[in-house]
Amino acid sequence: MIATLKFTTLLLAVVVCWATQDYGYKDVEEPTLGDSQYGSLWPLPQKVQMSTVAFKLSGASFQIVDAKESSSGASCSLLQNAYRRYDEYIFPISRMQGQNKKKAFASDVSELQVWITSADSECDSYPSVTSDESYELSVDSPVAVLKAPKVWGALRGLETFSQLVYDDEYGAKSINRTEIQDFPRFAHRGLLLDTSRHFLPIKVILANLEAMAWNKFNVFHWHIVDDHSFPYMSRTFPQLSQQGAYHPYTHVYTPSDVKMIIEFARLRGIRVVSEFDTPGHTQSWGKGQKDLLTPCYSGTSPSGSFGPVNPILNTTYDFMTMFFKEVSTVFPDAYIHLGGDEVDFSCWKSNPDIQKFMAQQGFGTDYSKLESFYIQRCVASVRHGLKVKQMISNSLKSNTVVHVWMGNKFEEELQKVTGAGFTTILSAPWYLDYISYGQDWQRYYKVEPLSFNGTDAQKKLVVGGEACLWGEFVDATNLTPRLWPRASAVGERLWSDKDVKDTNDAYSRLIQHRCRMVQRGIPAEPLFTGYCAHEYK
Ligand code: CP6
Repeated sequence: MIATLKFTTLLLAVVVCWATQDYGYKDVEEPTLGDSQYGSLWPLPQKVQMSTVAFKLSGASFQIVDAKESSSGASCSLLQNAYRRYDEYIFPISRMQGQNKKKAFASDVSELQVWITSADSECDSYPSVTSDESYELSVDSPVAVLKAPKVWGALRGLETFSQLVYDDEYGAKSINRTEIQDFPRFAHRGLLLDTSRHFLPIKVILANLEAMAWNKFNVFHWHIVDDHSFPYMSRTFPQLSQQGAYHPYTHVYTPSDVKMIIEFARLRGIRVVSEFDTPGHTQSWGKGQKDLLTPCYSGTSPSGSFGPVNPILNTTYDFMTMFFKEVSTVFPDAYIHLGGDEVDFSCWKSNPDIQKFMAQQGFGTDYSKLESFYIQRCVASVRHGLKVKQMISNSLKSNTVVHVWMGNKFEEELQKVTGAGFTTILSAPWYLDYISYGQDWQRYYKVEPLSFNGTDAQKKLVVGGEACLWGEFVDATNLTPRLWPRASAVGERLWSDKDVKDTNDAYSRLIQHRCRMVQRGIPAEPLFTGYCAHEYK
């Protein structure tokens, strides 16, 4: 009896402790689980009319084919590859076992016809910020039709079609009569992965590009190098990765690795925007490039440690010009991200040569002026070297895109940046490396990127956003489940209409979308208690 009492008291004490501890999740309510009228669609298309009339997909004879009228045909390997991929998603087992062809019944959908309507399908192009990703999908018997001006819309529509297919109570593939018109709300829907803090194997990057396509993301922001390692193998400066990578052969991305990643992404309508962050976050660069970094001083003598890129040497700008010239040929995207974040001024302050330079330039003791000087000279020489290339950075310079990375009050930041006339990309509310107890996807989901004070013209300057997964605590073992389905919340916010914000409806669709990702081979973590229908012993 005493023992029991003690036990009870102890338990109570623990409960009290829980009740007083602030875990910071109380702002997130438990959504109620019901069935969404939109099934498992994620992100929700702009316009969906779904009837309760259900058809069967006619078993092994169901095919995805080019429509006769399509401007794209058998020679478009981007689409032919996509047909094969989506065929396997829709029929994960039966096709592999080589079922007999069976005749279609009258109530069946026997084909999905893909019709590219514009004369130039863009099959062999790279996607860009202006790519047309719109499509129209009509599911009816005996055929479903997917119409899109360009291949990019067809890719998005194929994903949507695959999300409409479900198993009936006997396990037969079924789809309801449906009409969809769809297009993205924002043109730039990105995901930042960091391959410097931990090297990410190519197959992990490819698997996540695949998952990005399922969530209609279209930009892989590749934060490829940083302080901790330099895994990018440069043809012009091979010593950068020889000295700066975690391992010079096993932990590097060779030119052919990079090519493969870019092509894999292209086939899924995803741009690869590379980031080479300077002048801060460059410790690893210093190992292979002598005199690039600023020597820090302790008193009157060099301390032996190094700070940001040395902004007062001409050799710095010669190096940067050559380096970015190479990067612009390796990465076909029109944009290169220049980073420019978190520059620590203490080393610059300690260095007598830098102090002298500051005085000569009339910068006084304002080291942010030196930072701007660096970025502007860098941008100028990079632009000179690249001509057509454009930049993304977080420093204010006309004709560049500004990436709002940090700041507790992203609304004020957006108001300022768009007020100054800059095109902008939002990330501040979407740092997925922050983890906490509970359903934090809802916090990402509830962000409204255009909630800031500004004119319509200012709001048009927000071209999209990015979810960031910084790599300090992330490697191949935990990256994928940490990312999915949390990034899916950002995916829907950036694709769907601004009025799509019912978290109960979202919850119902998202748990099914997450199960689908698991079924397709991506270990996406659960949102809460429950199970997936495809699970078995
Ligand atoms: N690396 C780089 C990082 C971060 C930034 N830049 C970062 C800072 C603070 C947090 C998360 C990420 N790891 N290059 C800032 C944009 Cl909390």
